Amino acid sequence: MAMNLTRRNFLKTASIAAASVPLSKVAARAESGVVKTPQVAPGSFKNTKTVVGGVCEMCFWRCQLVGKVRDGRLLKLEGNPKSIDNGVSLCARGNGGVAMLYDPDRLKYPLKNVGKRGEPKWERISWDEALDICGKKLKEIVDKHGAKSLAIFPHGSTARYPMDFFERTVGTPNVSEPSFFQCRGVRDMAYITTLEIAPDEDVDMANAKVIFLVGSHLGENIHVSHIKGYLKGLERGAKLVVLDPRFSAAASKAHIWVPIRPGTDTAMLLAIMNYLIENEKYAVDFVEEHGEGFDEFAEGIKEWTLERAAAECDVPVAQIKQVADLLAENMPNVAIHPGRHVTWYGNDFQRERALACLTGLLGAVGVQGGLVKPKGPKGLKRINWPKAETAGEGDLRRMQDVHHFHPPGCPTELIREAAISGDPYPIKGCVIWGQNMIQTIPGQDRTIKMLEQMDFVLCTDIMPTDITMYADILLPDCSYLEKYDFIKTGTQWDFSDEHQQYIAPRMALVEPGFERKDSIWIVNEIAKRMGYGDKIPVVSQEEMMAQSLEGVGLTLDKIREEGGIHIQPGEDPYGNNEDLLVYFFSEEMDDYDYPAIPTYIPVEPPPAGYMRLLYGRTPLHTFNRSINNPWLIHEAPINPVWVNDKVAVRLGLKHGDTVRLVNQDGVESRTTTTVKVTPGIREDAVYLYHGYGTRNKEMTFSVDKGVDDTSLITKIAIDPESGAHGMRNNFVKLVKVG
Ligand SMILES: Nc1nc2c(c(=O)[nH]1)N[C@H]1C(S)=C(S)[C@@H](COP(=O)(O)OP(=O)(O)OC[C@H]3O[C@@H](n4cnc5c(=O)[nH]c(N)nc54)[C@H](O)[C@@H]3O)O[C@H]1N2
Ligand SMILES: Nc1nc2c(c(=O)[nH]1)N[C@H]1C(S)=C(S)[C@@H](COP(=O)(O)OP(=O)(O)OC[C@H]3O[C@@H](n4cnc5c(=O)[nH]c(N)nc54)[C@H](O)[C@@H]3O)O[C@H]1N2
Ligand code: SF4
Ligand SMILES: [Mo]
Repeated sequence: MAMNLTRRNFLKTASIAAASVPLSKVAARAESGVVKTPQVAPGSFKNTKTVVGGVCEMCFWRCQLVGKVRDGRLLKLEGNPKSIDNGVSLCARGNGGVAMLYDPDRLKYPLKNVGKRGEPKWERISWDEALDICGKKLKEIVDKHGAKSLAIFPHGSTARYPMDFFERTVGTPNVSEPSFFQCRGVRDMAYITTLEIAPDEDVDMANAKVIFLVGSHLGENIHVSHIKGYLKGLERGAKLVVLDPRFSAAASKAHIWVPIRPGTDTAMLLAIMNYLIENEKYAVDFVEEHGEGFDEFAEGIKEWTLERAAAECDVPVAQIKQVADLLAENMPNVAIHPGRHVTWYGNDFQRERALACLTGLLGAVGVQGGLVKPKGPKGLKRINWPKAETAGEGDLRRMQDVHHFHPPGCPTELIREAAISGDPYPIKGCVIWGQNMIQTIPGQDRTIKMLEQMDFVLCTDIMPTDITMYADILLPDCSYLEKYDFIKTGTQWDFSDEHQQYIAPRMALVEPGFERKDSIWIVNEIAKRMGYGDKIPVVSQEEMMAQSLEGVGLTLDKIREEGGIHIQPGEDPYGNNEDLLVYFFSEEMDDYDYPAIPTYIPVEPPPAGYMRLLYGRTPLHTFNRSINNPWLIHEAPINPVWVNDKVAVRLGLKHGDTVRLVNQDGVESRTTTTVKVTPGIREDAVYLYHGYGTRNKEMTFSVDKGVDDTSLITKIAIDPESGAHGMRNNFVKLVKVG
């Protein structure tokens, strides 16, 4: 009963997710068994104190929170009513933060692996002993082979300070963040190359007449204020166009759903642009004023007739024309979404360039409904480790530049290859801070090989996950609810008339549990032991916050008094287009011998008997990081594999059957899942939610539940311009079990 009550409240408050994603959630629940989770019901919220200043990091959108706290224990999270971003709304995962905080499986003490990497046996040790080992081992490696023999795999706000220490002060060039090389780096670089703008997700959907989504499955992919803008746009009558081989939550709301053949989006984008140019249905004046190399571009994409694209994309000619006309009729107020997780096939820079060119062609920059660059608060001080003169030296630094348009850091594949081969030099020390490399980076065998050849692996996490099994020393970090490590800034969510900006420093809502420590303290202690004590920029997380805020004349206390968020007047996000240039033809790309106008590079079709493996977000989890969360796993316990209904008949599969997946290289999924039979996916593809199939037995609620998509991604494509990993070039068969 208590459990039910809690669940009902939990779902009720998870309003955004509940409103936009009934389909997938109902499906997940229908297929689930009952998962036993600990009782988390607080009884009531009487006599609780509201603590302000929380900043969520169940995902990287960082919504602003308040906590209901009684006797030092957090009972409930809510959106901060002062927030001009998420407001009082949180998604299901954000609400679930309470259950993350008290997950009994969480890391509590420093641990030493006295077993093997991958099959750990943990011994609890003191912080002193753990830090001494880390300092000594890392120093030995640097002394022997140089700073370049360290590889750093960070992610999230917890990892910024450690990343800066190892990259700037110790000086290794081998730093790879998944947000760049397995996520959005390609997008950022392609847009910078085309429009000189890093787009983030700053597309003004709230005020758009058309919203155009290429694979972005908003509603399953949830970032609260982003979804608010999207829903507001739809409410105000925006037409929605969705390109997706799957009937996603967004497709279910679309005016035009294009179930495009996977991997062919660039062909459709080129045909749309060619049609618009040939029929003079583009923003002629805007292009004349801002376009660079437009004639070459127009000439170069001429071959992309509607008919040719229709055949390539498996989409009717009339539908491509319908989409193109809709965009033309509503330009410039069209929201061409730049996407976020865009590392798909290893030809992704070209697709992102095509999206940026389409945005330019329609003049949809700096206008209502278009791509805008809202101006956030200025003046916060960035606390940084001092940069050593030798920082970044090493051949791998030069090799990174083989991918001339790589985002910040080093392409993961270069580090992995160098570590495994020892060429151009050995990489023997590994620091992993908030990144689950096993599930995040395709090619698990190679990741494991890389880790096995290391002399030392340090991992800092909040949970035991698949990556922590490979640590020699495993350190327990504070979670985002227990520390001060980040200042979230932004603007009014809907770019409304009242332009505002905000500054929201993350403040701990509760004291750290057990022996957990924050990353500033941990890194400083390691730095001292490696001989960099005199380089430490701040002694504590509180001092870091104070120094940052000094730049804008604020203090934590003052912001606390203001309700946890400082709000100030902002600037009009529209206009300011005078200096804008749109590089339809990129001379910079031409100089490096990349296709200088957006170019379609076909992908390999599925071999006979196989279907392409696609994957994406579930509204109820963030990758693997939330999978063990007692509340969330209860709602979404496994990731059923979506199979087209006609295919299911041919294969003799029924809804609910248990299957194993086998890929083109004969790699079998370690675990099984159930089949979701649906007309809502193309016949040539299957689909899984990412983040399941945990192998670490210490994650007691989630171990072996569902299938790990990454384990089946053994064929890897590298995007030549950016060096990022393409992951959708793998094919699977389904094998019925039992
Ligand atoms: N197959 C496949 N691979 C993918 C994707 C996919 O869809 N499919 N998506 C890609 C994308 S878009 C992204 S952004 C990446 C995400 O890649 P990751 O960021 O690696 O994914 P997470 O599962 O969030 O793992 C983060 C790790 O950080 C830990 N962690 C959480 N909070 C803290 C903290 O406060 N401190 C510390 N020290 N650790 C913490 C978690 O427990 C977890 O072990 O994955 C990419 N890889
Ligand atoms: N609930 C939740 N929300 C999240 C996250 C989370 O973990 N959980 N993670 C956040 C992060 S870091 C990111 S990067 C974003 C990622 O969110 P998105 O950028 O939306 O990326 P994916 O989840 O990879 O997108 C998967 C969609 O692409 C479709 N697709 C597959 N192949 C193709 C193709 O060839 N063409 C087209 N047009 N579509 C294709 C799939 O069917 C699926 O609907 O989500 C963010 N939001
Ligand atoms: S979108 Fe959800 S999980 Fe992400 S920060 Fe906001 S509340 Fe947290
Ligand atoms: Mo991402």
